[in-house]
Amino acid sequence: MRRTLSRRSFRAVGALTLAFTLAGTLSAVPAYADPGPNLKVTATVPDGRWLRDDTIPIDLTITNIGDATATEVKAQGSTYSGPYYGFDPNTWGELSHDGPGATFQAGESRTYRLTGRIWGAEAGNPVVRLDVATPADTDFGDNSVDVPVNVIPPETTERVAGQVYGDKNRDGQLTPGEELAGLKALVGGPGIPTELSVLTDAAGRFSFDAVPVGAIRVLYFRDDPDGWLFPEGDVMRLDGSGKYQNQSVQGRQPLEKDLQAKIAFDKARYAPGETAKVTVTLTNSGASPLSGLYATCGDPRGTDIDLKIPQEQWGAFGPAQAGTLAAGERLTLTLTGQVPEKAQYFGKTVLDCGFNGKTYLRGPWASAEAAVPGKRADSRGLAWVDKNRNYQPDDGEGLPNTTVTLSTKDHRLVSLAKTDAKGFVTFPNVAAGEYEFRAVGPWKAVHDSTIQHVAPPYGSEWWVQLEPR
Ligand SMILES: [Ca+2]
Ligand SMILES: [Ca+2]
Ligand SMILES: [Ca+2]
Repeated sequence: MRRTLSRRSFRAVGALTLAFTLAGTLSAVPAYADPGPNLKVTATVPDGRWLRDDTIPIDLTITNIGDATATEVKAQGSTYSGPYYGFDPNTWGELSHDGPGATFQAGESRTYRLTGRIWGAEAGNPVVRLDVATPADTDFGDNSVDVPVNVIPPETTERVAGQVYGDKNRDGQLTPGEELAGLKALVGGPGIPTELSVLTDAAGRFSFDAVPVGAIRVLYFRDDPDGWLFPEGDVMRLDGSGKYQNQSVQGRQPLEKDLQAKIAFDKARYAPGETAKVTVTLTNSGASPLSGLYATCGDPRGTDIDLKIPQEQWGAFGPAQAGTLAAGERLTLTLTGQVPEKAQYFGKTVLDCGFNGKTYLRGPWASAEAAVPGKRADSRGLAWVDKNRNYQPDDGEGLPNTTVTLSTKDHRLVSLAKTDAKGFVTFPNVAAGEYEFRAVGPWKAVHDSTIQHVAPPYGSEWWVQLEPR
């Protein structure tokens, strides 16, 4: 044991000196004869057309070719030459120098996928040196490996081309006559300081002959007079392989252009818990049939006072997403739902629905509301003027001792009161609902003068910001 240790430390210390003086002796002693752990390391970059801005993996394989268990196995890596390659934090896992290290039984082999990126701007490819250590390795000569990290040269360019059409008849494909000519096509992305731009020809074709490679390249269109919607945010990964030379880009008209939606309650007011009936009218004013249509209803304000329509009442327009409307067709759906008890605290119930299609973009919204009278409560709030322009009410910004009014939306006066010294006001015993707030004098609301008066426990004080008229 002693002898083995001292021989090992010789090798670790001054290989050149030893090679000169002890060459004969060393060559006579084969490394595999040493008892003890012996880690051997190999590494490769997995096959791939790697780009300089990619996260590039390195597969590190560690094998214990010795005859004893290797403990406290740790690894590290650094850029040996070329642009700086930095390993991702936490990529080392159990091989980290901050931990206790890994254990390899004699004969055991494992591969670790390390990741990192090229951060340096220098030209060329990095060579990364990986070192693996265990305290009593019998041969350090195989514990280190150099891995070239080869990337597509950043000056590489490739052709990006295709054809654009506006899918007028909504059949999902290019129908003769749908080609979009004279459209501005652009390609941009990190490392392209000025977007490249071309115009489509009479056949709707566009071609960029030399787009620099990069992991994030985006194709988009501008200056379209007819309001076509094109796919947005589709990322092209250009790695020089020329995958994007034959693109078919579909423009779609927003569904809201062809589909009109209306919702109406059958009464102006309901009692809490009552079953309300609504009529939903859908009209296809376009020249092509619509299919795959569906409705999604909800309360965008999250107040939970919306009429709950059981899904099955929507039929094909429900979760099946199979509603159809022929060109010019008008369809009326009669639906019923229970008015939530909570609606009386807000003084109203609502139904807000969006209409969409599986293959369409931007469908219409429709909404309606009905009164649910019942609750009355004091309505208290603050009238304020943002004197220091920090978008929030501060001390001394209340509008004091001013007569203020509450009116219905059709301008009937409901209550009249005076603000206190700090700008607060209470309108007593007001029915829950929506009102207009006004301050008497040279004042007008900055944003909206509408007040949602909600009864306790759901209500809270409101603020109305005013400015000189
Ligand atoms: Ca070794
Ligand atoms: Ca078509
Ligand atoms: Ca302020």
